[in-house]
Amino acid sequence: MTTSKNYFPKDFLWGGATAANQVEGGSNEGGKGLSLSDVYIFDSSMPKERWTDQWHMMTHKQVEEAQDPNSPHYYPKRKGTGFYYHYKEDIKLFAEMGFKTYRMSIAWTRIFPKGDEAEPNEAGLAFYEAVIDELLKYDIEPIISLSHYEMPLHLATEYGGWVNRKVIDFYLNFVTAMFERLQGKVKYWITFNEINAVKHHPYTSLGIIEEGHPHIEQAKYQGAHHQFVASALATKKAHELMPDCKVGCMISYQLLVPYSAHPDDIQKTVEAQRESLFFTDVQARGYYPAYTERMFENKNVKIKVERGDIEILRQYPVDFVSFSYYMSSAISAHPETLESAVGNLITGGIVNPHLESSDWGWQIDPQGLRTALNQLYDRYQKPILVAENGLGAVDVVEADGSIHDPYRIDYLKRHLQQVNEALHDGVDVFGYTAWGCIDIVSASTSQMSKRYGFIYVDQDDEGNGTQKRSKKDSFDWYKEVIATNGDTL
Ligand code: BGP
Repeated sequence: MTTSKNYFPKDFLWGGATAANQVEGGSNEGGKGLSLSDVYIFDSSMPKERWTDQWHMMTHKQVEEAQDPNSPHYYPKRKGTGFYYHYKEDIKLFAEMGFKTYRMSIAWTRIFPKGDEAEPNEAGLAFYEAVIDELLKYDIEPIISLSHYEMPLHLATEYGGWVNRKVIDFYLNFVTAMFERLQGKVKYWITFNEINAVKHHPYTSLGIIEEGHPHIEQAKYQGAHHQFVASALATKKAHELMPDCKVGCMISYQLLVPYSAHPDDIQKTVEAQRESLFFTDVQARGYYPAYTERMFENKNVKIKVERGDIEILRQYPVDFVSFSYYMSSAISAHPETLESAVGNLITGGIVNPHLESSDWGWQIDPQGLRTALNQLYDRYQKPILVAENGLGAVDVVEADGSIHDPYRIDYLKRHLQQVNEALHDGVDVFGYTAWGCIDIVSASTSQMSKRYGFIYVDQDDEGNGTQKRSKKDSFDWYKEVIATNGDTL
């Protein structure tokens, strides 16, 4: 440890993370149905610094267009990077790095292609059981995200997505099928990936299809309420079937800091941070926080809560908290008075002049990860998993086939040093899964050029290439970090 004593516990879960819709491919294989992400359309003609901002709604016309083989937006663009076919080779590479854990998602549409079927699709169950068995062969602990923007498209087009309370039952059918098939093999489960993304991505999070939705804020928080109830009932079912399992919640967390010491900026920052913590408050504490009423008043939202919902939330909070961390952002109550550009939509923040940015405008703040870990642990006093952290960057394959990514090593090293500081602060952080441990299709841009992996995949933005796997320099760097349990950081 170059900065201080090593505080990583001997059983720290070092690993990597992916999502089915971004890594698997095989969109038409094994009876799989279409998911929301399969037909997500990305308009790359927009200015690059605004690419993340467009990850929002879709119209019915766009959804149809994405299913038309003659359309430029035809969905197989979402080819993933071939994990469906290469999973044994990929898991062997993860094992070579010494992974203790691997966070992956289950494509709901491999199990229930349309979402409302009575019985699960055996081919889908068999595929995931084979993947889990391969991980266990190398003593790699699976962490399963049950819903990672992969809801069946049919549930959106026929039922209106999560705004329809019926989807709770469809989700419970799905998670119960997974628990029953994988019990005894999977200990860690996450109910929803980035559940707070409903705020900015009502399409991929909730299956809300329609621009100019009559009252979009109302739909977002009604859908979120149904997801809260579904998450609590899934936690109940998981504990019934697998008494030793651990169920977690997960948010996309950007540390937000006041742009100035002005009291308005400080209050605005507290309110802005609550926009994300609200979701973990409900799932980790088991009740709607006191500020809900005023927050809903400000949004002109009044959700419908059925009899028994409140008791379900209170009885079945999650066992651990997890989050994705990429960036931080500064919050100003009066942005119109500032020269600096507004940051990306995810934080609605202002560019922090003290921080550098990635090629996609994400503000790089390793110390912010230590602060976020302390904030979350102070608030929930539950074990914490860093479920995503990584640097999206353009990687170059040299003439000799080598791939030098010192920028990625620097980013990860600096963030892991701060995880060590948080451990020294007494935070119970039990694992770290580097995002995109193998190159995947970027979620917000549907592009390959924004690469995260320790392993390079030969594939371009159009999905062309051999899908050959190659080790980047960061592969051996991370292998050494894991082998020394963090000593080489
Ligand atoms: C998170 C998602 C991941 C991943 C990550 C990086 O929000 O949980 O799926 O995509 O963002 O984002 P991007 O791929 O757009 O760079």
